[in-house]
Amino acid sequence: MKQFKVAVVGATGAVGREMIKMLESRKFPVESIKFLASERSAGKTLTFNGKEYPVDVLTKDGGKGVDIALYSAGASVSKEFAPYFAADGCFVIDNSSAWRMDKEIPLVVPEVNPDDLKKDKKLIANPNCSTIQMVAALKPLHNYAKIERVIVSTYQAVSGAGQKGISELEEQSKAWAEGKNMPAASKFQYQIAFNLIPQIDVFADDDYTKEELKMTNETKKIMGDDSILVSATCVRVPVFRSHSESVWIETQKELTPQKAKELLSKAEGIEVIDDIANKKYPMPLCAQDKQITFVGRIRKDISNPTGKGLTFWVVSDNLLKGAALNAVQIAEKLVELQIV
Ligand code: NAP
Ligand code: 3JN
Repeated sequence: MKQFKVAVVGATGAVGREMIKMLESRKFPVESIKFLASERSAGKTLTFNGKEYPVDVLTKDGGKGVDIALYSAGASVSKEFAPYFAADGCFVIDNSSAWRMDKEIPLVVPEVNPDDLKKDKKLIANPNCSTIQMVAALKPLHNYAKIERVIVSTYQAVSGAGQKGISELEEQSKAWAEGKNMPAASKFQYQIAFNLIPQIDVFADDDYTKEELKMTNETKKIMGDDSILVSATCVRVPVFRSHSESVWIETQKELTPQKAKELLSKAEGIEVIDDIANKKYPMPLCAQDKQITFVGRIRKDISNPTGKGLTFWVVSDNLLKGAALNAVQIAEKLVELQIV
């Protein structure tokens, strides 16, 4: 089997570390690997398949001789460095928002739009975590009943805000448990422990946040349907891992909960957990470290007499399907389609 020269950019971060684990656990055919981060990480090492590797400082020629680079070092780093990697012939799978809405750049969830991957498209964007798990669940329903409108509220884990987000919830929870003064909020706008914050990213147009608008715009692009209307409310919750979403949809054709369960049960990467008699439904703690998007609480929208309204609950590990796993699955698809 062909093997590939791989680079992980932002390897020391919350997403980068999961990317390394995904390459290992999914046995991606790696011929050689290199880890890149900022000057702050110079001298650090990371382990891959039991062997230690140095973390090098990212430079513009870091893509030379590399087949695939998985980027998760933020949008400004991607903007500055990724085009050089692509110009050197490397496929860049970028986790940031830098290129997602660029018409020339594919935005891919492999179960939804693998055909957007092309040989001459060296830069590929990985969608926002909240969008990925939602479109994974929407696509099979859309294929059958054509979704016209989506209203979603998210419950997003602190790991979506990186290592600093994780540390802030840990430190505040520890201080509370030890009866100490609550450390001041720094990564988040307010105390996150024992609280909910209805703001993720900065406010943008029409009083929506950028995170909410990412869900609206990226969903249309990935599903290849500009007519789908999406309104999102994104909320940070004191959960370490896995984003949850309460999703409401309106479809063109009638879609019963039974039919939706049947469609979702057959869909790749989805598991339906919906057994209310036994109190079985997806929750963040159950989704952690799982390479699956879970869907439950599937029911008819009782406020819509037409039978064309459905509501359900979607949970997935934001660092896996929401980031590292989807990126590695894109790399796997490039191999499968003989693009790389
Ligand atoms: P993080 O834990 O803060 O890690 C950031 C990583 O980027 C670290 O490895 C850091 O290296 C590296 N980095 C920062 N500045 C750099 C520079 N100038 N040159 C090279 N490397 C640099 O953040 P994270 O949660 O892993 O997220 C990283 C990025 O991934 C985010 O900014 C976002 O764009 C993207 N992301 C996407 C999703 C998604 O929805 N798909 C979810 C989360 C994050 P040092 O350790 O050396 O500082
Ligand atoms: O907060 C979350 O749960 C997801 C965060 C994603 C994120 C964080 C910092 C920068 C992104 C993203 O993927 O959209 C970005 C960004 O690249 O803009």
